[in-house]
Amino acid sequence: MTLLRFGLLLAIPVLAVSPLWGDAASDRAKANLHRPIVLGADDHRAVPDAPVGFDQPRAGIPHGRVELLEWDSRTVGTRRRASVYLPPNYSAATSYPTLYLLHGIDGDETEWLHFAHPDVILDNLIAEGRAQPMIVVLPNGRAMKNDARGGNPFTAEKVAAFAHFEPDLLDDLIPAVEGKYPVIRDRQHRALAGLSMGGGQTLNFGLHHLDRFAWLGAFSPAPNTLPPSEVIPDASAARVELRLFWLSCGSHDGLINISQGVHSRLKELGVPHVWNVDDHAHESAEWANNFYHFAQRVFN
Ligand code: FER
Repeated sequence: MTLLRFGLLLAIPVLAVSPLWGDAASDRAKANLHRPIVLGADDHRAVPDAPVGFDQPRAGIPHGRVELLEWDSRTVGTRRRASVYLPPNYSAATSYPTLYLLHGIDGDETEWLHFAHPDVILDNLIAEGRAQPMIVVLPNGRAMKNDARGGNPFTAEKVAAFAHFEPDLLDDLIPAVEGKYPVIRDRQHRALAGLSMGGGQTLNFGLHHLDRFAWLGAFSPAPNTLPPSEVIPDASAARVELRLFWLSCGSHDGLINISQGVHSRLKELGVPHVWNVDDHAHESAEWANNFYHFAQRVFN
């Protein structure tokens, strides 16, 4: 069962753009989500979909666990929440790389876990020797005092809170994680990825802070993505510093114009990246499949 974030038929609507939100921001979001899709010559798959069972829990392999982390956000002035995946056989005597994995417009620290099961996908890949044991931090990325999901997610205040997460992540959350868990504290062992609004955050924050992250994954990035002319501030640094730059979108996603714009700009500037256009929509199958491939390349 795939969960369409902006579901129409055939799937459980995770979030519909409600006619009750008769404001300009919701109207704009609806228009963006239903933009006509025009595919370009480069817009095809880089990888096949994941094999059957990739996101199903397996018996007889070691499993990781998920716990709650609270951090003091000086940026917001509140205590905020993240889920943290600790890999199978987690031990404080080992040092791990860390992936920060960011949610979409109506998500929170639980969204990835029920949308795409990154914990299960990683348990399975680690058991097969195909992914590195890693810590995954899944924060609430809406940096505002009332950061709870629900209601109209498109308000200007909530959208601005996704941008305001940049200093919260860099100055508050990462130090909290690195003070608590046995992680390797350098850019080579720190990755940033996200879906939709989280994909936009990944591009906006990651490309402006190559000193902090060597691995980026933007899945179906949303219109919060900086315009192509601004999203890559230093192409020569991006060319040499990034160990992995994964950019993906489904060919049935009305937001694909955003990632197409980023792909074209990257191509123009000669910044290496994976461009995966598969045949999904703005939905959980897209994010689970792309996470499956990203997880095998990150830190490897
Ligand atoms: C928009 C359409 C969609 C938008 C954001 C989204 C900020 C986000 C979608 C998601 O996170 O799934 O116009 O504007």
